[in-house]
Formats: sequence, C-alpha cells, structure tokens
Amino acid sequence: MQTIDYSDKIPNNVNLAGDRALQRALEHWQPRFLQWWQEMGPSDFAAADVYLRTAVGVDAEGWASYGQVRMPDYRWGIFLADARPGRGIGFGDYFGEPAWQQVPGEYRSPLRRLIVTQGDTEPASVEQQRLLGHTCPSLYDLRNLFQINVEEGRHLWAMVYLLHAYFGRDGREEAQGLLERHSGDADKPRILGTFNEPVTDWLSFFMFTYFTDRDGKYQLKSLAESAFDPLARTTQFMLTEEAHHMFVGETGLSRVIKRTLEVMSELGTEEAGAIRNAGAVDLPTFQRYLNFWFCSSLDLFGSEVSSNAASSFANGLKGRPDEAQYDDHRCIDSVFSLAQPAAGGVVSEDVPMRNAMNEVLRMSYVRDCELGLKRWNRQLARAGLSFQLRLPSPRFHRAIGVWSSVSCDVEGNIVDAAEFGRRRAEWLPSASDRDFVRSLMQRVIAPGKMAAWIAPPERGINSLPIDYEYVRLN
Ligand code: BYC
Repeated sequence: MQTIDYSDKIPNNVNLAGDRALQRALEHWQPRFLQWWQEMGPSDFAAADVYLRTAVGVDAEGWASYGQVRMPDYRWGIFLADARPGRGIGFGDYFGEPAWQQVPGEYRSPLRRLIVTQGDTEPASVEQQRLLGHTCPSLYDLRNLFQINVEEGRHLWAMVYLLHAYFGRDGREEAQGLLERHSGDADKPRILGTFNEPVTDWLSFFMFTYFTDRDGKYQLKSLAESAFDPLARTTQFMLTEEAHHMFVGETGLSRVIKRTLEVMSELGTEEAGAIRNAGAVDLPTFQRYLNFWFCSSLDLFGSEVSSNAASSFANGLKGRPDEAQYDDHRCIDSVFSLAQPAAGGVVSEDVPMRNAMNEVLRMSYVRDCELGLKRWNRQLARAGLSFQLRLPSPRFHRAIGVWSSVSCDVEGNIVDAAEFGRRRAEWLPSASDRDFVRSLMQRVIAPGKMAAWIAPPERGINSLPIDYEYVRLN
C-alpha cells in the first residue's frame, strides 16, 4: 500500500500519478470543488486558522496529524483502506467468489446510483451547516464544526474518485452534478429528504451529528461489505472519520443536558419556563428536537419493502453492517415479519428477507441510537430527575415507507390527522420552540468560554487544554 504523498496536487494513496488521464480529470474537478467550497461552505471563515486533523495514513495507529490550517488550504485527498489480498464476496448470489476490482457492466447503473446517493449527502451536510459558525457556543465547538465540514468535503472526494475512476463519462457528469444540487434548493435539491432540512442552530447540529451521521455509519458499514472492492475500501476509511462526527453529536447533547441540570439545581426547579428564562434548553424542547431528527433520519433507510434493496443485496452491491455476524449470507428462503398499517389496525406480514434489508439496517440503527439515550438518562437519574428521554416509535412522523400513509403518536398508535394536528406541538418543535432555541445562539469566541446553554467539554482536542485557541479568527 502506498503511503500518502502530500507533495502531490491531490494527496492520495491510490497511485494517481500512475494514471495520467484520471489525474487530469480529477485536477480539472478540483478547482470546481474549491469554488463550491467558497460559495457553499462555511461562510466567512476562509481566513481563520483552524486546528484541524488531516489524514496522513490509513492504518489504525496515528493516521492523522494536527495543525493550524486555513480551511480553503485543507488538503482534501483520496484515501482507501489497505486492500485485503484474496478478499471474497461476503453475501448475496456471488457469496464466496473473489471481490471485484472493476464494475461489472450489468451493475454499472445501480452501483453508480448508490455512490451518487452517498456522495450527495456529503456536500449537502456542509451546505446545511454553512451559517453555524456565526453562532458558535465556543471555539472548541467551532473547530469541531469545521473539522466535520472539511471531512465531509473529503468524503465527497472519496465518492468522486470512484465516479471518475470507474464510471467513465457518466461518472464525470455525476461528479459535476454533486456540486450543482444544493441543500434546500427548490429546483435542484439534494437527493435524500433529511439533507434538505435546515441546520441553523447548534441544538439541531448536535442532533444531526448524533442521528443523521449515525445513518452515515450504517450506510457506510453496509457499503464497506460491497463486492466492489474499491467502494468497500473507500468506505472503510470514511468510517474512521465518521466516528468523530458522532462523538461531537453525543458529547454535544450530553453537555446541553449537563448545563440544563446545573440550571435546574441552581434554580431549584424543573419548570420548563424557568429553565428557558435562565437561558438553558428545557428537557421537553430537547425531546421534541430529538423526535424530529430521529424520525427524519429513519426515513434515510428507505422503504421497509424495497426491490432496490433486494437487488443490491442479491448482486453483492450493498450488504448488512458487519455481515460476518450473520449465519446466513444468502438469505434466499428466509423471511422478515413486518408490521404495517391496515384497515382498522396493524397487521404483520412475512416478506422475503432480501426485500426487507432496509428495515434490517434501520433496526440495527435504532438499537445503536438507544445507547446514547441510556447514557443521557443515567445523567438525568443521577441528578434525581424522574424525566427520561426516549426514542419515539419508528412509526411516528415518517415521510418514507409504510408508516408514511398514516399518522401515529410517539407511542406508535395510529391517530387521526386531526388529533395529530392538535398534539403536534407536544411532539415536534414548534415555531416558538425554534425561535427560543435560536434566541440562545449567541456567538462565544473567548478561548475556554462557553455559551450559557452548554457545559464545557470534559477535555480538549488531542490532549490540548479546553481554553486553547482552536480557531484563530484573523
Ligand atoms: N428521501 O426502494 P426505496 C451520510 C428514494 S448519510 C428521499 O425505498 P432504496 C451522511 C430512493 O433513493 C448516508 N428519497 O429504497 C450523514 C429511491 O429513489 P430512486 C447516505 C428517498 O432504493 C451525515 C426511491 O426513494 N448514504 O453519509 O433501497 C452527514 C425508492 O427507494 C429516501 C446512503 O444512503 C429519502 N429519505 O434506497 C454527511 C447510501 N429514501 O433510486 C453524510 C446510498 C429513499 O428510485 N443509498 N428514497 O430514484 C442507499 O443505499 C439507498 O439508496 C437508500 C435506500 C438507503 C437511500
């Protein structure tokens, strides 16, 4: 495996210099990416020196170096995890055959679609978070936001490399399209729903990095099983970067709760209005934000019954996260018992397992989401509170799949549209919740200081103190 050479115009470990045509095509795309970054990336911070990590290797030990970098000078590159010689296909109809180093002609179109959908989410998230820097709760958080943004930019590079290297002219056109759709754009929106939702406050940002980046984890893990080896290796390395994004979400939300608990103890009350007046996030509002982002992220897994998912599994394009943990890697005869709404209630129906793969992924994702809630609930219980946070039923507030046709309450009971309308503000952020959360978003940039609605982190980055100047605003 090649080490990463930073003297190259595009740092990479794929021997780009050995393929002149590909190198030229990517060097042609590079200024377009930079222009997109200037126009759609973090607004106004091009001159700031940011304490960023950059990949310098792809192995588990010491893969990143840290230093002050201006974001437009960040070295976005192409890094694949090391090849595993003799790797076999781990699932589907080709189970046990050698993994593919090229795209089989018959799977070109669905594979390209998967790569484009994955690639589309990366710049989308940068666009969604474009304005957040202006209301950062601390320099520590500002740096984390920018670290995530540059790495999402790199994840875009990861998919663009595959499109250019393996999909010829179509791939180059798709790579261009990834810079032309924009989050929330009425004419050219991003492909998946959640990536068109605005992320204009930091509570939403932490919910997004907890819930939506976790969808990223599950999708990347299932692509890391792909028979198409370059896709598997690219996504394996992306997962190492993704872990930090979820860390930012989980610790960010835990710090919001910690601060709320401090305010409750200072005031001697749990009353939501009093907590709000003191400038912290009351727990019912926290729960409503959680409901919104969790359910929106559930939609990202697609429909419960999907012929696309069945073909992707059968053809070896997309497996299940940690495929090795399953006994049956072909799933030809197995079935999945799926609950769905029917006239007068809910019925269970057996569907072929392959068609239910989106639901299989979604269920593993839900179990992973629960871990953070358990930790936050321990935080609440330790403080002597009876209030507990909970994940709403996956039937609640869905826009994709079988539950999108009915209204359900957060327990998963079917309710009529009128009742949903009446109780909506109990369950989902209202305009006044959003106004309140926005009112908290005041910029704090003195090193080590935190906004009043969030507790400091437990430790700084890379063993530096919390009051280190993580972003120098020049
Ligand atoms: N919104 O048969 P269906 C990340 C489309 S996040 C709008 O139900 P299928 C990240 C679907 O595309 C991970 N459209 O499901 C996180 C299809 O359209 P076409 C992103 C939706 O095909 C934070 C049609 O509905 N990666 O990395 O199995 C920050 C019927 O689809 C939605 C991936 O998703 C939706 N929510 O699709 C930064 C992996 N859901 O093709 C980054 C790649 C479905 O008929 N994508 N549709 O026009 C896939 O694996 C699959 O395409 C899906 C499920 C998971 C999206």
